[in-house]
Amino acid sequence: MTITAKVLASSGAMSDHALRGDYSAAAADFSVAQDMNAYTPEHHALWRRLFARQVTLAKTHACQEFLDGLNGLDVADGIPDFERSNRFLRARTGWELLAVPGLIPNDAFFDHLAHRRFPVSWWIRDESEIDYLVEPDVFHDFFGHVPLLSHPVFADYMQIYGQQGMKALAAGQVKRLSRLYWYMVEFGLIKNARGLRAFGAGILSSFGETRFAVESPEPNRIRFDLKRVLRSEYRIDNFQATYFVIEDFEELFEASKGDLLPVYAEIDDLPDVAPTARLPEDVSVTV
Ligand code: HBI
Ligand code: FE
Repeated sequence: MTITAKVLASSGAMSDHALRGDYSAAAADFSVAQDMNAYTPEHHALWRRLFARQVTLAKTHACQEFLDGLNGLDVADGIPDFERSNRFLRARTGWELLAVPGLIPNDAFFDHLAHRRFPVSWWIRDESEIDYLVEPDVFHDFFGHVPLLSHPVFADYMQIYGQQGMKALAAGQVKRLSRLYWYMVEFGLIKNARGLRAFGAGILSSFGETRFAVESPEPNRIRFDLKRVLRSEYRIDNFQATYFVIEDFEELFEASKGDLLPVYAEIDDLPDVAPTARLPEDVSVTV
């Protein structure tokens, strides 16, 4: 298999087009140097536009932990230099960012997370892709994912996810575990004294989905339950039909830290749940 085919197959991407990143210069762990000189003034201007639009929404729709991290990173002015961000992250939680050409194979992805390294696509989308893109770019990866890596409990959760990923690979359970990443890391909601807020990167890096996820009466919002999430199929082509809601990051960490093999075994006899489906045992969360 070519490298792009390997990445596409292992990441479960359904399209057969080539990945857009250049993987030829990548190291064995898929990292590349972030060449700050490769960014044009237009690239930085596009970042500022995306950032300004999204930060305004985040103030009213993102959880406080995300906003604190985003503030500390101080990246409103242009595509961030990962080395500078790493000084901030290392001091907070010991995480660091690694530039990558785009999606990378599951084994490399899990290994990085398990060692507190977050892979970030270094390139930015085209002007024509402001509202939708197929592969994660630096705006999605950085704006969406990096702020919460500065939160101690979420930081521990992401490392645990990487460790669970390596075990899931060995056990043939990546498909199930990926649903936990999807519904929490990408599309998670949190409800606490401040109200219902988003913390998922797929939500917070999307102008349309931020309002939809937090405000629309349309989607299901269901109390987080690990087994329910591991059984739930998801959509990659539209806003989510269902969001899962946690109370705090401790809840997520506690639910995810143990041996998941017995959990996979337990749900093996149960059917998968369609993206739009509701189960009698689901606990609804109100806006
Ligand atoms: N690679 N760069 C990158 N970013 C991701 O979010 C990512 C990946 N490879 C695999 C992957 N995600 C998922 O399929 C896993 O969470 C299962
Ligand atoms: Fe993402």
